[in-house]
Amino acid sequence: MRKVAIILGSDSDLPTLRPAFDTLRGLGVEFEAHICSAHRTPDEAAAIASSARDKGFGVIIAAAGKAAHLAGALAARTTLPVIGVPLKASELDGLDALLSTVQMPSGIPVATVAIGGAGNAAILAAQILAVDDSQLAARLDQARADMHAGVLAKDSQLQQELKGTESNG
Ligand code: RP5
Repeated sequence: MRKVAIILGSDSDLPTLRPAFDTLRGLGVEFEAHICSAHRTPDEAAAIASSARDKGFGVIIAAAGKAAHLAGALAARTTLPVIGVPLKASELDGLDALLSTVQMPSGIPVATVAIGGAGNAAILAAQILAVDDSQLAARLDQARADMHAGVLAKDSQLQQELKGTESNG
């Protein structure tokens, strides 16, 4: 199976990205994570993107805050799918990063998830890899089934609680 590359613009982004690590581990998807900035280490960022396909990666997740050019800069150097995760890192609460990540010029797409949406980025990356991996697709199906069961269980807990409130009232 191809791997996922997770590129963070700064070590200050790590806490927000940890859910992506957990999600990929839970789905049995191999990944590498690196700190690399489009602005502070532009040559290294370009090299990561240019060599990603040959190194066995199938998807890149790029997370950055403020003037978040990382996902776009990586996407400019590869035709692998790039998922952008805009991060809340300034007084603008992530809206700056969202617009910087999502508003790509035509021809160079970045699939942008919600501000801070690291978990969804990981799921989307796994879904891309699962296009030709039936075992991973089955694990994604199981995760959906678990989520479904979880919501039903919470609803039934709520109904119990409300019944209890009624009978006490
Ligand atoms: C972005 O600027 C990084 O992705 C981070 O979200 C933000 C602030 O970086 P630091 O100044 O904390 O390194 O490039």
